[in-house]
Amino acid sequence: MVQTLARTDAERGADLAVLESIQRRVLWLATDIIHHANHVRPNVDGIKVGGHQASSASVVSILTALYFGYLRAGDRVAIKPHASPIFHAIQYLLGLLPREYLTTLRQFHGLQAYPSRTKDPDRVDFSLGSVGFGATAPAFAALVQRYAEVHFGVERPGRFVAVLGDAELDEGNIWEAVAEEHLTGLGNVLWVVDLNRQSLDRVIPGIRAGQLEEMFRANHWHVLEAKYGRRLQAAFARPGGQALRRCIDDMSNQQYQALIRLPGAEIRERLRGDKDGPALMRLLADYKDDDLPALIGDLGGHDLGELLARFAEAEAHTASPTVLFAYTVKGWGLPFAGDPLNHAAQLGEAQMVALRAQLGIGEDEWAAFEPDSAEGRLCRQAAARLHEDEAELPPPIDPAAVPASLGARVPPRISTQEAFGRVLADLDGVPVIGERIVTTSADVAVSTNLGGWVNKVGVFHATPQEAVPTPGPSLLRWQPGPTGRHIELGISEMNLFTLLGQLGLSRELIGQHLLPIGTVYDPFILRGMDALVHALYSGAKFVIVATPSGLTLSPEGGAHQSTITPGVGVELPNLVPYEPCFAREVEWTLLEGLRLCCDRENGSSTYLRLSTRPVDQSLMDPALARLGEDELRRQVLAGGYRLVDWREARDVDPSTVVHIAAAGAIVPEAVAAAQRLHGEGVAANVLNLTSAGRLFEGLAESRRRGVRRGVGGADGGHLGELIPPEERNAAIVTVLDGSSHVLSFLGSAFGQPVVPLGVDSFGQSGSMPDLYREYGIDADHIVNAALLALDLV
Ligand SMILES: Cc1ncc(C[n+]2csc(CCOP(=O)(O)OP(=O)(O)O)c2C)c(N)n1
Ligand SMILES: [Mg+2]
Repeated sequence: MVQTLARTDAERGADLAVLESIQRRVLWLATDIIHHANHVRPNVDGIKVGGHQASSASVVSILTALYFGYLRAGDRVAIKPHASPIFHAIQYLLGLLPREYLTTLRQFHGLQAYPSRTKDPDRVDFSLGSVGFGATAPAFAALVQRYAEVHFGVERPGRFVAVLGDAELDEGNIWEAVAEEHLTGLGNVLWVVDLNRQSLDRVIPGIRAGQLEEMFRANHWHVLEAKYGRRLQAAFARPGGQALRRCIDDMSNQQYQALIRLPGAEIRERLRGDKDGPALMRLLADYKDDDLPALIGDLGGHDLGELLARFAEAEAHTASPTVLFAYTVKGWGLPFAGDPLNHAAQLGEAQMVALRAQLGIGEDEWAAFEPDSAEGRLCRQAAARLHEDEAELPPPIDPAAVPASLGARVPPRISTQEAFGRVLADLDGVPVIGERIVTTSADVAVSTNLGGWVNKVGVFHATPQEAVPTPGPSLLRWQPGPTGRHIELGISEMNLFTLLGQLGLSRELIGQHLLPIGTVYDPFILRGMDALVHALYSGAKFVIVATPSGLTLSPEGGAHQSTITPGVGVELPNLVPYEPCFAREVEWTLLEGLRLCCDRENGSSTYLRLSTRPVDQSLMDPALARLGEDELRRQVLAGGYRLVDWREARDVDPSTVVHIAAAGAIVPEAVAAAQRLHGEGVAANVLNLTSAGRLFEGLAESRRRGVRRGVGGADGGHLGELIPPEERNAAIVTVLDGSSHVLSFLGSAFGQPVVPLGVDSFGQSGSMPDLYREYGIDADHIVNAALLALDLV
């Protein structure tokens, strides 16, 4: 039976004293963890190690109250990134982190600088570092839990708590999330703002706190404050107390933070000069000088009882998320408390000795509590509450449950975007896989061809929504409710990728494995880029379908024509990019993407870059006949295949081989160019590059193997299969509806000259032929590039 904190007043008083004692140890351990890394551990390279003692101290009370007095199994928590030492100190006291890690902050294979799900030794719920995501990730995880609850049931539904720095609220992603309607009904979300009114370089004006609260209220959030501790509250209740309250409230942050750093006698002198000086002096006459700094500095964010009371209030409010503004002091309890320049400050050796004495730390600087001490018992209770009843992680969906192909009928002409819509609709019926698929988009479901899927599975909303009658027949069934399986967000690509990131960790965070597919216009991937990076860094696994892309969506104009996204796909870790041209390739790569979502060990996320250009599907037939379906599919997934082989052309000169390597919607131009070159006797091949990322990865990996072993590395991975030794003297023309830089590495594999064609300036409106001609990626340019290439060898 798991115990919670005591309930009677007497018991509560005793518990609070124990909590205070635990908090002192947490503060010591966190400060010492940073001290050891910077001043005790030998520094091998002369580079500053770092760590944030002041920022950590700022949240010591909030995290102590949370972990030892509030959290239970199933809850998920995000910690202000630069306060990770507090988190690890707490995990240690809870018995969840071995002692030897306390001396390894920021060391190779030690405690990471900022919380990491994948690299820290203790259980971190949310990887963090880029400020702002600590707030939004748990809020979207709560939405994922809501979805999983209604569709599959959740064994131990949890609460989602974020402890964030006040300056994190400057980040726009926070406000995009706060304004998202899907989050406003989630009563199990609690954000605790560490309101120390300091950021890295700045002291924040006091007025901001009120503004921020209004912004939350305007978005239907429940707003709470822990402004003053109970010592100050008691003083406010005495004669002259209201004058003290007014005096503190009216003070600027700078004045207040300077005041609480003064000795008691000076504080009294300063307050004597206030306009209510006589009343204040009468009130303060009852307090000794030594007690004044603690009294005036008694903020709610450092009062454990006050914090627990506010958490309980948040818990009782179930209609919407709660934000608690907890007033704190940056560097609380340390010599540089409230100092405007304390962000990177660290205690010196003498200050550490003094702190150690002040916090009552004995012989062993890393000691935890004795098991039979009151603190030891409370630690055990808290650990049991947090972990004893934690549900087991379910096994992932077996990757083998994802079929290799669906064998769907393909119309003679179809774009990859349309093919995606059809494959997705077919996937719903696939056993095991179908029901786990959940889609999401930021207001572009229909224009990215999710219409057929949405008609089948419906739109998700946590509560049934009133039907809005539409005049005339509607082609789309858009009636949001709990059974729907498409989550349509407002237009925020940042929210889209934050949600995908949490959907892509649903098994680990919520205990239900989901297969998330998001759609986005390709150019606007960049709009959600930091959230995409955060999702991949966290180890989330999902599929992002980006369509339309490139110049190919012609009349839409330059702001909608993506250029650098193929490079993003190639360079981002944990992401496999595919740019298919034909419907069969869409089917195979999408299925592969789902398989990679199931493979929790070696899988990854997948990025499909699609287009609205209808493509003649018969162009693929010769390759299908030459390779057979299984081999063709293998090569498509490996990164590319030979679509046109010069040996199948008539009357060409074998001494004039040239490779045209093209990707995606532009491939038909390459085929047309090759046919014209064949007519002129040139032995042109067309390599259809379905994944520049896979090809580059294969090449780099083969070379790295060679570097490690000192021999080998010449095979070049799948690229070596695409360009066999007898054709490695031929030049290469690369063609992409995107930055030409992306494919230009091809020549580096075997030392072949490259003529790179692509889009290296911003686009504009026009017809597709106009734009292909203007930007030099049409068949004419490819033919000329091939003729030039022949001259280069
Ligand atoms: C996106 C991003 N920008 C900048 C930083 C660098 N940075 C780390 S902490 C910090 C200040 C944060 O202030 P606050 O959240 O109030 O925390 P406190 O300093 O009070 O602990 C900044 C700018 C970062 N980590 N992430
Ligand atoms: Mg701050």
